[in-house]
Amino acid sequence: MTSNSVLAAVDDDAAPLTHQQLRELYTLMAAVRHLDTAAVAWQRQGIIPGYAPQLGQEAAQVGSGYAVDRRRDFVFPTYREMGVARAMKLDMVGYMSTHKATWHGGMYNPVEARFAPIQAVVAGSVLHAVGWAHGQSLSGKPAGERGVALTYFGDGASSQGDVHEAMNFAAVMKAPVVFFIQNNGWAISVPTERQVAGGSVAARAAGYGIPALRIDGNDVVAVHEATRSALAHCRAGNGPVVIEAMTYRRGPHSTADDPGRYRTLDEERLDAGEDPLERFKQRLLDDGVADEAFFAEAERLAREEEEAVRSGIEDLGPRPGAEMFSLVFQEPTPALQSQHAAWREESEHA
Ligand SMILES: Cc1ncc(C[n+]2csc(CCOP(=O)(O)OP(=O)(O)O)c2C)c(N)n1
Ligand SMILES: [Mg+2]
Repeated sequence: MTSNSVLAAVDDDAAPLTHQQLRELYTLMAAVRHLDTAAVAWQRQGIIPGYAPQLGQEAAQVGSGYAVDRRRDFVFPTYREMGVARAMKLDMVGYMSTHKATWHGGMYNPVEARFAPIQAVVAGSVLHAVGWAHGQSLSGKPAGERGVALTYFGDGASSQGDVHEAMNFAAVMKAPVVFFIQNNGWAISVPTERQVAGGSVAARAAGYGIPALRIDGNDVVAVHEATRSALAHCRAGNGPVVIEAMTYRRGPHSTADDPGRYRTLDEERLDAGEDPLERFKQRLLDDGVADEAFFAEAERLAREEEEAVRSGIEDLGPRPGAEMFSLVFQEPTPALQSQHAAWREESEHA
C-alpha cells in the first residue's frame, strides 16, 4: 500500500528497499557524480561544446528514475536529467552525443529506452508527457496495466503557462502523469523566490485538485518512495500527481554560465545544504548496509565507466546532414521538402 496519505491507498508492492537495492542506488549516484563532473571537464577540454550539470541533484534524479517501470512507463526529461537517464540504464554515449552536438536529443532509441529526446524548450516536456499519458487512457488497456508518464521540469519552468495548461488538462482528463519538479533554487540567475509566487510549486496543485508531495529531494530513499507511490497512484487510474523535490543546483546553470555573477561562494555553501551523495554514504555506513570496500569499488566502477563514455564520445563521427530532414516527420511536409532541396543545393556548392 502507498505510505503517503495524500495519495489513494493503492497496492504498489511497496516493500522497503533491500540492502542490495540501497547499494545499487549508491552505485548509480556515484556513477552519475563522476560522469557529471567529467562532462564539465570534457567541455573545458573541447571534447564537447556544452553541458548542463546536475551536481547536487543526484538523489532527486536517481531516486525517481530508479522507480520507473521500463516495460510500460515513459520519461519526458529536460536538458538536465543525465542522472535519470543513467538510472534507467540508457546508453550513456548515446545520451552524451547531444552535448557533443552530434545529434539533436541524443542518439538512443527513445521508444526502446522509454526516455524521450532531451528537451531544451523550458516546459516543453510537460505537454508531451500529458499527451502521451492521455494516450494511455485511450489505449483501452485496463487501468492497472497502463503506463505512466513521468515528466521533469524546474522551478523556473513552473512559471510557464504551458505547465498550468498541462496540469489542468491532466486533472480534468485524469491522465496518468507524474509532474516531477526539481526545485533546485535557481532558473539560471533568478532565485526561486523571485519567480515562484507563493513560494511553493507543489501548493499550486491544489488549484487543479491534484495531490502533491513536497519532499526532501536530497534524500534518495525519500525520493524513490514518493515516486513509486505516485506512479502506483496514477497507474491505478486516480489521475495525476505533483512531486516537488527540494534540492539545490550546486554548479553553474550550464558550462556557459558563471554563477559568481549572481551568488557568492558563501551563499552557495550555506544554501546547498548537505551533499546528497555524502549523506547517503553516511547512512549506509551507519546502518551497516555497506562498508569502505564497497565504496572503493563503486568509485572504481564509476571511473571505469567515465573513461568508457569519454572514449565513446571522442570516437563519434558526424551524422549525415540529411537526417535533419528525414528524421522529423514520417511523411515530410512540402515546406520541409523544399528546405531539404535548398540545403542540398547549398551543400553541393560548398
Ligand atoms: C521556452 C524557453 N524559454 C526560455 C529558455 C531559456 N532557458 C533555458 S533554461 C532556463 C531556466 C530554467 O530554469 P528551471 O526550470 O528552474 O530549470 P533548471 O535549469 O534549474 O534545471 C531558461 C529561462 C528556454 N530554453 N526555453
Ligand atoms: Mg531550477
